[in-house]
Amino acid sequence: MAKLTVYGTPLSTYVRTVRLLLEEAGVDYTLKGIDIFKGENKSPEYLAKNPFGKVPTLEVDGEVIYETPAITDYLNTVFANHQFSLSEPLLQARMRQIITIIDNYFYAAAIGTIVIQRLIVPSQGGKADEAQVQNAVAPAQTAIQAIESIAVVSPYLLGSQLTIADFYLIPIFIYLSQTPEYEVITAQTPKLRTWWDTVNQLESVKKVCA
Ligand SMILES: N[C@@H](CCC(=O)N[C@@H](CS)C(=O)NCC(=O)O)C(=O)O
Repeated sequence: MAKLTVYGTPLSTYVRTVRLLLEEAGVDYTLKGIDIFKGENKSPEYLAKNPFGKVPTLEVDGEVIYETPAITDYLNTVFANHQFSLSEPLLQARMRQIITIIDNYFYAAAIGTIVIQRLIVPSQGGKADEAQVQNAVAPAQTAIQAIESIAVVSPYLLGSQLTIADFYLIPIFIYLSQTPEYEVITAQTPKLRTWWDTVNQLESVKKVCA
């Protein structure tokens, strides 16, 4: 049996993406805490595994893999028998599109700005930068409306089975739904609001994102 170790901060959305896949696949793994808020991701030991100092990093029997798309593809192939991707080419393209929209457009606006300003900055005694938050609403709307237009939602993003795309979007919704901007950002995405009502009841989500 392979020995899997996920290095990362449990609060990180990308770490949660990987852990959701592992939980849904029923694969045993060890989570080794790397606290990005304490700079542990910049230690020489961690940088030796991941030169970019990002979390997560996966170690499989001593082999190191970083970058979430590479990790999730690998785990899906080797430990989940491809159950979190799709054989139909158009749906598989949609899955890749959703992941790439999240990585390139949604994450920065939703997490990098709105969630940081609304949840993290106040938790550390600071005050949200309202201008930054307001500037992030339109790009977040554009991204989420793009996902809405290609998502199937029956009941998961691309049909009846969870895919890697769900594992990417769930951790972002966990945080975004706790901000006042959630309502306006999702006002034009009724399918995704229905999706969210379903997926936030999953046991894996309760466990990983508690
Ligand atoms: N491209 C990376 C992004 C991972 C990422 O941005 N992780 C964030 C936490 S959610 C991080 O490590 N932040 C710490 C930092 O940038 O110093 C991936 O796909 O794994």
